[in-house]
Amino acid sequence: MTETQNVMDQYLKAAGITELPEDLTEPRAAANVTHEPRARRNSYERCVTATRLWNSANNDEQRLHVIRDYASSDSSIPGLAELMQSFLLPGLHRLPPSEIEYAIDELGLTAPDNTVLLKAERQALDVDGYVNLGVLLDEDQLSRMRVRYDNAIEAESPQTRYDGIGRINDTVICSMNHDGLLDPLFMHPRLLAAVRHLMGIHTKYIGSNYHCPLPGYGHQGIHADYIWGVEGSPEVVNAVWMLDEFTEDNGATRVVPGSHRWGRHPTGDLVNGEPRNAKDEVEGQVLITGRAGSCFVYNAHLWHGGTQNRTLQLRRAQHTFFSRSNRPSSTDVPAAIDQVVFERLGRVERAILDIGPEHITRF
Ligand SMILES: O=C(O)CCC(=O)C(=O)O
Repeated sequence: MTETQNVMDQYLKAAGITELPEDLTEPRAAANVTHEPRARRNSYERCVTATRLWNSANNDEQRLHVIRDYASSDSSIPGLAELMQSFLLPGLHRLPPSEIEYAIDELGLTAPDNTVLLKAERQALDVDGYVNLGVLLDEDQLSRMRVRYDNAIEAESPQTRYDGIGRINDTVICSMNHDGLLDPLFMHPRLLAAVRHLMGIHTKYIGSNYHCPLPGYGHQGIHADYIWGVEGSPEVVNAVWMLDEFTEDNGATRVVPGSHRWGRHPTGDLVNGEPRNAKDEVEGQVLITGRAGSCFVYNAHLWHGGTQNRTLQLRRAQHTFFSRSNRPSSTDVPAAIDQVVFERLGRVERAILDIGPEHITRF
């Protein structure tokens, strides 16, 4: 058995499939698509209601009032008000704000017009909702990262599998980043400059995952990385690191330029009077292609999704997710962080992760 076959076999096991499909073009296992009409209508109504409630207020205090009023109405959707309130709880940041202010200053990002991002890049983020920051990883980093992910894929893949996707959660804070190889994926100053541009200084890391569609897989429903539509400046920002080149054929991410400005979530959108079928194409969508080592950053309310990998190679990518400091995390960082990783991190890195020794009782 060749080394390449061996690696592919490990990905097959990790992605919960036994063999690669013969027809690579047929989209299968679009993980985040609801097919049942009643369920799709319910998700639509829930999403539209949440979007309306969130955007009907200008600040969190007003939002809490609006949501409490909604919760006391007879027609409220079960669980929705509680979910929305959980985004508005006090004390969701762990460190005092002065820590992230210190880190942003150390990184040279305090001034909104800092020179780490070009003016044109800031404009692309504002207008299109995304920017490709270009190649930020060199060949040596890339090849070492690919080996690191390939070696970890079987042992580290989560219990809940997405068919046909090699996945590892919490990559940058787990033991596979014991030596800092993956640190640039959450600490690169150009990435953090984009995060700072979109959300200001008071931001934090909220999750990271490796995402590798296998040949014949990868088509996702169009989605946004938030539960409802948000008007105005974003609550969340995401980055996709291309560990392999993204091409027209290998499952490059599709995005709908400008959709972050619609204040609408794809789940809460109608097409010909019916809730949108997320797996369909969206008018105006484009593919983000780019060289290996590139990082594309997007306002995570932008409509986007993975596409079908129609080649016989892996499409390896790493996502790194950020939010405002006062919002909940996707990952429980204190519970997930590896001791060796935590101990080697300095003040700036810990501020980005919003974590200090007082938050960890495990070691
Ligand atoms: O990796 C990609 O192309 C996009 C994946 C994505 O949007 C997701 O997993 O939510």
